[in-house]
Amino acid sequence: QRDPPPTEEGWYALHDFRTIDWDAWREAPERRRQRALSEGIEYLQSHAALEDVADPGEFGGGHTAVFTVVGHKADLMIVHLRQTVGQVEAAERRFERTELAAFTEQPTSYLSVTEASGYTERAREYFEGEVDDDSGLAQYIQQRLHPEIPDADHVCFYPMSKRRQPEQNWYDLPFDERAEHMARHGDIGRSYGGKVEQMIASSVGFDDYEWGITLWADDPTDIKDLLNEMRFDPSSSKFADFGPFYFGKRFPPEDLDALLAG
Ligand code: 76R
Repeated sequence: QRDPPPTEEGWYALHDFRTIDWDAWREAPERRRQRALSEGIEYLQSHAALEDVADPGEFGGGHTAVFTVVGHKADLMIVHLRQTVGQVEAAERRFERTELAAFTEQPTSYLSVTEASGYTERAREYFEGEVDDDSGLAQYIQQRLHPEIPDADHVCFYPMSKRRQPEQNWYDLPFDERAEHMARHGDIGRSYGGKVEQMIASSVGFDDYEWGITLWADDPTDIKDLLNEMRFDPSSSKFADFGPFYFGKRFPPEDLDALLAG
């Protein structure tokens, strides 16, 4: 009755947040700044090109994408998706060895693993190996586990958990009730198809909340509208607790020059 849903996992995700020490940057000699810029751009480009992944595997080994973050919480968000925790950690450590890192702090970070859960019977059949790998369902699940990072202009990231209170305890609900909630939740999500893309990654055991949610959209108000609609749906209104939100823009590494100029 209270069984956990079966799940399947894909890539490990590190959301690596960086703030720039603008005072140190302005005071640094031109030569050091040039080195920081070239090493920073080279790092971001080579990781985006996955030059650090020796064996890309069946799904291409992962992605790295860079975003700016608006407001005081951070300046950059570097998202590494990789096949192993070790690869994600290596990518994070390699950044520390660039001259650019000397001008940054890491105000926060978030570790998770992409997850598909078996709340629908079809998904459970797929997990059991009873669905053809060429089927639409198989491709949908694999795309959720090994997502492309879309080219959309805007990104939104936040961690969340499901509530565990006496009257509102997600983990005490019978499986069928949770499955019903998730079906309605999915209906809302799918009504934003073509406008908002999402990556759902579990952080149970890895970080402070239970999931990390990353959303992409060209139009920021599509993200707002989707989240607002979900807030009125019981799966969120009754059962969701949210951490801090980070909002930003897609950032081509070669623009680092322009970002740090001035
Ligand atoms: O029928 C289905 O295919 C449902 C698929 C589905 C699942 C299982 C789905 C669809 N989600 C699932 C699971 Mn989701 N999701 C969130 C958030 O801010 C909030 O209120 C919640 C944050 C958003 C914005 C979002 C978007 N989802 C989950 C889970 C795990 C639950 C578990 O396993 O117990 C969480 C925490 C979660 C949270 N979801 C979708 C979306 C969107 C846009 C969709 C449609 C996706 C698509 O069709 O590709």
